[in-house]
Amino acid sequence: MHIVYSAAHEKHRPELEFYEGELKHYHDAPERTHIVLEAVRAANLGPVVLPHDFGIEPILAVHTPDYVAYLQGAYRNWVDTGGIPAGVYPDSFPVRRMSRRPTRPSALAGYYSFDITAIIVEGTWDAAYQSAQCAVTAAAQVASGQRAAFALCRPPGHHAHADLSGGYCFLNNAAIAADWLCRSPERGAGNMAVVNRVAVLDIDFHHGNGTQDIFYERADVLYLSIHGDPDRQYPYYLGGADESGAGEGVGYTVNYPLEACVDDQRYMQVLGEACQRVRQYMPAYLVISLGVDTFVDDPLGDFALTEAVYARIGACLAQLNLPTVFIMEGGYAVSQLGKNVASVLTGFNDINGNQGQ
Ligand code: SP5
Ligand code: ZN
Repeated sequence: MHIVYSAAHEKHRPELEFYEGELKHYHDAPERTHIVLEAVRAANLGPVVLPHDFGIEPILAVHTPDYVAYLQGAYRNWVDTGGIPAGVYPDSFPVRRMSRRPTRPSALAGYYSFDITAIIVEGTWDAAYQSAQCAVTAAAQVASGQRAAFALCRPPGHHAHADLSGGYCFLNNAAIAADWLCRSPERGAGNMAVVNRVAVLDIDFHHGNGTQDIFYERADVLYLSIHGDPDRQYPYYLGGADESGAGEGVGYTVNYPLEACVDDQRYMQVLGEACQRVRQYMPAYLVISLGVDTFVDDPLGDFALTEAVYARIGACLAQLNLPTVFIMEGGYAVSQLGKNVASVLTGFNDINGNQGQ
């Protein structure tokens, strides 16, 4: 499978985040992506290719024009109105019964964020734009008949709503890829039954609140997520089992909020249930939000998955037998990050007997 990667992510390098009451080094560091790149290269999964430029259209199909314009100009406007060069840091949020959109550029940071970790620096827009292009390029690979592709996205995307940043995310790469596949005229091999349905299966440790929200009222995208229960884990305010879609989308959101210390066996059981739901849906394409912050040693998660489970996860996904786009999301146990991501992809490839293609 092709690995789609752009070095533009290196331009997004916030230094500090406010974490559990202290200033810490930003968890979504560029080194994460370099580690994954090295590991997938070493695993000989396939060629590393640059993204094509599909332009702003696939992004605007998911995100609002005012939000996209804000992201493009946010850093310059922040600095021009006296903000510190280290980055755009929101200080206030329009929560319950507060809804004014201020004109002061620095105040827009809170208007377009739901937390304080999506820090915008000078290169953030370029990085986020290329990250989204990686996702669409990988989607185009499977739309033109490839079995699978891996978008090595950074910044990640699944926490970003149509008009909100958060959780290190700005543009929702998985949603952009899924929406693009819904509308793509080119179709994957063989599935004549339901050509424009897409399933997004989110296996990052955190609930993909942004992806859920973007597709909440749509029946053409099935969103499923296996994650730490939001009662105790970020993003806290979305991701319950009782959220199942609205309007035309009723029944097309499926959440599996899980207890702490989930082990390999428990995880595979729940993944099997989620895969059954994907099969019933009969999508033309599968998009995987691939986070490995489910690993036992991950500093942001509280699951207890071992390194052995990741190849099994990949094999389980391959058995769905769908054209599959993998989109990189989280994973912060840097010493195991590369190995775990590569294991998912090799586990997937081994089922298909197409190692190295
Ligand atoms: C893409 C992605 O994985 N984003 C994750 C953002 C999580 N940020 C909030 C972290 C909350 C801190 N609490 C962790 C408790 C572990 N001791
Ligand atoms: Zn995560």
